[in-house]
Amino acid sequence: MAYNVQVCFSPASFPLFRDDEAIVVVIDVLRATSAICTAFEHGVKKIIPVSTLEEAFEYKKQGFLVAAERDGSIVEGFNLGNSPFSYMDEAIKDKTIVLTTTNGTKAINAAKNAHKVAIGSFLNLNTLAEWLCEQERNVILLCAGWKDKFNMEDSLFAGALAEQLLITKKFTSDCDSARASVHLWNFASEDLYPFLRNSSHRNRLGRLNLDKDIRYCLTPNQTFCIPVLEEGVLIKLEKDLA
Ligand code: 3SL
Repeated sequence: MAYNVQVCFSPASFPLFRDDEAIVVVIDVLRATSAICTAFEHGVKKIIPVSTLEEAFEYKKQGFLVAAERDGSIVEGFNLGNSPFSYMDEAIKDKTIVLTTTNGTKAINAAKNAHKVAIGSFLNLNTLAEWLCEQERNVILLCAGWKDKFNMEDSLFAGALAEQLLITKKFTSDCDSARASVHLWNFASEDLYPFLRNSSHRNRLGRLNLDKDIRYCLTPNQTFCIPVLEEGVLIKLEKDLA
Protein backbone atom coordinates (compact mmCIF):
# COMPACT_ATOMS: atom_id res chain seq x y z
CA MET A 1 0.00 0.00 0.00
CA ALA A 2 1.28 3.48 -0.90
CA TYR A 3 0.92 6.35 1.55
CA ASN A 4 -0.13 9.84 0.61
CA VAL A 5 2.13 12.88 0.70
CA GLN A 6 0.56 16.31 0.59
CA VAL A 7 2.03 19.81 0.72
CA CYS A 8 0.25 22.64 2.48
CA PHE A 9 1.69 25.99 1.39
CA SER A 10 0.38 28.03 4.33
CA PRO A 11 -0.79 27.47 7.92
CA ALA A 12 -4.02 29.29 6.93
CA SER A 13 -4.86 26.34 4.63
CA PHE A 14 -3.87 23.67 7.12
CA PRO A 15 -7.45 22.94 8.30
CA LEU A 16 -8.16 21.79 4.71
CA PHE A 17 -5.39 19.17 4.93
CA ARG A 18 -5.79 18.14 8.55
CA ASP A 19 -5.51 14.41 9.18
CA ASP A 20 -4.82 13.55 12.81
CA GLU A 21 -3.44 10.13 11.79
CA ALA A 22 -0.75 11.64 9.58
CA ILE A 23 2.77 12.80 10.36
CA VAL A 24 3.12 16.54 9.84
CA VAL A 25 6.54 17.92 8.92
CA VAL A 26 6.74 21.62 9.80
CA ILE A 27 9.01 23.60 7.48
CA ASP A 28 10.41 27.07 8.09
CA VAL A 29 13.72 26.93 6.24
CA LEU A 30 14.51 30.64 6.88
CA ARG A 31 15.12 30.24 9.73
CA ALA A 32 13.11 28.68 12.56
CA THR A 33 13.27 24.99 11.65
CA SER A 34 16.93 25.34 10.62
CA ALA A 35 17.70 26.97 13.98
CA ILE A 36 15.84 24.18 15.81
CA CYS A 37 17.77 21.44 13.95
CA THR A 38 21.03 23.28 14.69
CA ALA A 39 20.19 23.58 18.39
CA PHE A 40 19.59 19.82 18.69
CA GLU A 41 22.76 19.10 16.70
CA HIS A 42 24.60 21.17 19.34
CA GLY A 43 23.09 19.37 22.29
CA VAL A 44 20.04 21.36 23.39
CA LYS A 45 17.78 19.10 25.47
CA LYS A 46 14.31 20.54 24.84
CA ILE A 47 12.72 23.42 22.96
CA ILE A 48 9.30 24.69 24.01
CA PRO A 49 7.74 26.40 20.97
CA VAL A 50 5.31 29.17 21.89
CA SER A 51 3.22 31.24 19.52
CA THR A 52 2.98 34.58 21.30
CA LEU A 53 5.36 37.08 22.90
CA GLU A 54 3.09 37.13 25.97
CA GLU A 55 3.74 33.42 26.55
CA ALA A 56 7.46 34.00 25.98
CA PHE A 57 7.55 36.78 28.60
CA GLU A 58 5.72 34.51 31.10
CA TYR A 59 8.40 31.83 30.67
CA LYS A 60 11.11 34.47 31.00
CA LYS A 61 9.63 35.62 34.32
CA GLN A 62 9.82 32.03 35.51
CA GLY A 63 13.57 31.99 34.78
CA PHE A 64 13.60 30.06 31.48
CA LEU A 65 16.11 30.78 28.73
CA VAL A 66 13.86 32.37 26.08
CA ALA A 67 14.52 33.14 22.40
CA ALA A 68 12.20 35.54 20.59
CA GLU A 69 12.20 36.76 16.99
CA ARG A 70 9.77 38.99 15.12
CA ASP A 71 10.26 40.16 11.53
CA GLY A 72 13.80 38.79 11.52
CA SER A 73 15.11 40.62 14.59
CA ILE A 74 15.59 39.67 18.23
CA VAL A 75 12.70 41.06 20.25
CA GLU A 76 13.71 43.69 22.81
CA GLY A 77 13.98 42.19 26.26
CA PHE A 78 15.30 38.82 25.05
CA ASN A 79 18.91 37.75 24.61
CA LEU A 80 18.49 35.14 21.96
CA GLY A 81 16.83 35.23 18.52
CA ASN A 82 16.46 32.84 15.64
CA SER A 83 19.89 32.72 14.01
CA PRO A 84 21.17 29.13 13.74
CA PHE A 85 24.62 30.50 14.63
CA SER A 86 23.37 31.46 18.11
CA TYR A 87 22.67 27.79 18.76
CA MET A 88 26.19 26.58 17.96
CA ASP A 89 27.26 27.32 21.51
CA GLU A 90 28.41 25.03 24.32
CA ALA A 91 26.26 27.14 26.65
CA ILE A 92 23.02 25.61 25.26
CA LYS A 93 24.11 21.99 25.85
CA ASP A 94 21.51 20.09 27.91
CA LYS A 95 19.40 23.25 28.29
CA THR A 96 15.70 23.83 27.74
CA ILE A 97 14.97 26.83 25.52
CA VAL A 98 11.62 28.50 24.99
CA LEU A 99 11.30 29.78 21.41
CA THR A 100 8.84 32.09 19.69
CA THR A 101 9.25 33.15 16.05
CA THR A 102 7.11 35.03 13.55
CA ASN A 103 5.83 31.99 11.65
CA GLY A 104 7.66 28.79 12.55
CA THR A 105 6.52 28.27 16.12
CA LYS A 106 2.93 29.15 15.17
CA ALA A 107 2.99 26.48 12.47
CA ILE A 108 4.35 23.93 14.96
CA ASN A 109 1.53 24.67 17.37
CA ALA A 110 -1.07 24.60 14.56
CA ALA A 111 0.01 21.02 13.81
CA LYS A 112 0.15 19.79 17.40
CA ASN A 113 -2.83 17.39 17.14
CA ALA A 114 -1.22 15.32 14.41
CA HIS A 115 -0.15 11.74 15.05
CA LYS A 116 3.40 13.14 15.14
CA VAL A 117 5.00 16.47 14.33
CA ALA A 118 8.56 16.47 12.98
CA ILE A 119 10.79 19.42 12.15
CA GLY A 120 12.18 19.67 8.63
CA SER A 121 14.89 21.80 7.09
CA PHE A 122 17.55 21.36 4.42
CA LEU A 123 19.89 20.56 7.29
CA ASN A 124 18.20 17.21 7.99
CA LEU A 125 16.70 16.48 4.55
CA ASN A 126 18.03 12.97 3.85
CA THR A 127 17.68 11.70 7.41
CA LEU A 128 14.11 12.94 7.57
CA ALA A 129 13.18 11.38 4.22
CA GLU A 130 14.64 8.05 5.30
CA TRP A 131 12.75 8.13 8.61
CA LEU A 132 9.43 9.10 6.98
CA CYS A 133 9.77 6.16 4.60
CA GLU A 134 9.95 3.80 7.58
CA GLN A 135 6.82 5.14 9.30
CA GLU A 136 4.04 3.68 7.12
CA ARG A 137 1.82 6.75 7.46
CA ASN A 138 0.46 9.56 5.36
CA VAL A 139 2.62 12.68 5.48
CA ILE A 140 1.67 16.35 5.31
CA LEU A 141 4.43 18.86 4.64
CA LEU A 142 3.33 22.10 6.28
CA CYS A 143 5.12 25.23 5.06
CA ALA A 144 5.19 28.00 7.66
CA GLY A 145 5.25 30.63 4.90
CA TRP A 146 5.24 34.31 5.84
CA LYS A 147 2.28 35.58 7.87
CA ASP A 148 0.00 32.98 6.25
CA LYS A 149 1.25 33.76 2.73
CA PHE A 150 3.11 31.41 0.37
CA ASN A 151 6.87 31.61 0.46
CA MET A 152 9.45 30.28 -1.92
CA GLU A 153 12.03 28.67 0.36
CA ASP A 154 9.62 26.50 2.37
CA SER A 155 7.89 25.36 -0.82
CA LEU A 156 11.26 24.46 -2.37
CA PHE A 157 12.17 22.33 0.61
CA ALA A 158 8.73 20.69 0.52
CA GLY A 159 9.47 19.79 -3.11
CA ALA A 160 12.88 18.34 -2.24
CA LEU A 161 11.38 16.17 0.49
CA ALA A 162 8.26 15.17 -1.48
CA GLU A 163 10.46 14.10 -4.39
CA GLN A 164 12.56 11.86 -2.13
CA LEU A 165 9.40 10.22 -0.77
CA LEU A 166 7.72 9.76 -4.16
CA ILE A 167 10.85 8.27 -5.73
CA THR A 168 10.69 5.32 -3.31
CA LYS A 169 7.18 4.42 -4.59
CA LYS A 170 6.19 3.98 -0.95
CA PHE A 171 4.33 7.27 -1.39
CA THR A 172 1.98 8.60 -3.97
CA SER A 173 0.27 11.98 -4.24
CA ASP A 174 -3.01 13.27 -5.52
CA CYS A 175 -2.09 16.75 -4.34
CA ASP A 176 -1.34 19.48 -6.88
CA SER A 177 0.65 21.51 -4.37
CA ALA A 178 2.96 18.51 -3.85
CA ARG A 179 3.44 18.23 -7.64
CA ALA A 180 3.98 22.00 -7.94
CA SER A 181 6.59 21.98 -5.17
CA VAL A 182 8.49 19.12 -6.84
CA HIS A 183 8.50 21.08 -10.14
CA LEU A 184 9.75 24.18 -8.33
CA TRP A 185 12.49 22.14 -6.64
CA ASN A 186 13.60 20.54 -9.92
CA PHE A 187 13.77 23.97 -11.52
CA ALA A 188 15.80 25.54 -8.69
CA SER A 189 17.83 22.77 -7.09
CA GLU A 190 21.08 23.45 -9.01
CA ASP A 191 21.68 26.62 -7.04
CA LEU A 192 19.14 27.72 -4.49
CA TYR A 193 20.76 30.93 -3.33
CA PRO A 194 20.61 32.78 -6.68
CA PHE A 195 17.19 31.25 -7.39
CA LEU A 196 15.88 32.95 -4.25
CA ARG A 197 17.40 36.31 -5.31
CA ASN A 198 14.06 38.12 -5.59
CA SER A 199 12.20 36.24 -2.92
CA SER A 200 10.76 38.29 -0.10
CA HIS A 201 12.34 36.65 2.91
CA ARG A 202 15.82 36.31 1.38
CA ASN A 203 15.63 40.06 0.76
CA ARG A 204 14.24 40.77 4.23
CA LEU A 205 17.08 38.84 5.89
CA GLY A 206 19.58 40.37 3.44
CA ARG A 207 18.56 43.86 4.62
CA LEU A 208 19.33 42.70 8.17
CA ASN A 209 22.83 41.53 7.03
CA LEU A 210 21.89 37.89 7.56
CA ASP A 211 23.20 36.45 4.27
CA LYS A 212 25.44 34.07 6.20
CA ASP A 213 22.32 32.59 7.84
CA ILE A 214 20.63 32.18 4.46
CA ARG A 215 23.56 30.29 2.93
CA TYR A 216 23.84 28.04 5.96
CA CYS A 217 20.08 27.25 6.00
CA LEU A 218 20.18 26.32 2.29
CA THR A 219 23.01 23.79 2.74
CA PRO A 220 21.58 20.26 2.88
CA ASN A 221 22.41 17.39 5.20
CA GLN A 222 24.37 18.95 8.01
CA THR A 223 22.74 16.87 10.76
CA PHE A 224 21.15 13.48 11.47
CA CYS A 225 18.84 15.06 14.09
CA ILE A 226 15.08 14.89 13.72
CA PRO A 227 13.35 17.12 16.28
CA VAL A 228 9.84 15.88 17.14
CA LEU A 229 7.05 17.34 19.24
CA GLU A 230 6.09 15.35 22.34
CA GLU A 231 3.35 16.84 24.53
CA GLY A 232 4.06 20.36 23.32
CA VAL A 233 7.84 20.10 23.71
CA LEU A 234 10.42 19.50 20.97
CA ILE A 235 12.93 16.77 21.69
CA LYS A 236 15.44 14.92 19.54
CA LEU A 237 14.10 11.69 18.06
CA GLU A 238 16.27 8.89 19.30
CA LYS A 239 17.38 7.01 16.21
CA ASP A 240 20.87 5.85 15.46
CA LEU A 241 21.46 6.44 11.75
CA ALA A 242 25.23 6.45 11.91
O1 3SL B 1 9.12 33.24 10.60
C1 3SL B 1 9.84 32.65 11.37
O2 3SL B 1 9.44 31.84 12.19
C2 3SL B 1 11.31 32.99 11.34
O3 3SL B 1 12.00 31.87 10.92
C3 3SL B 1 11.57 34.22 10.55
S1 3SL B 1 13.24 34.75 10.59
O4 3SL B 1 14.01 34.06 9.60
O5 3SL B 1 13.80 34.57 11.90
O6 3SL B 1 13.17 36.16 10.23
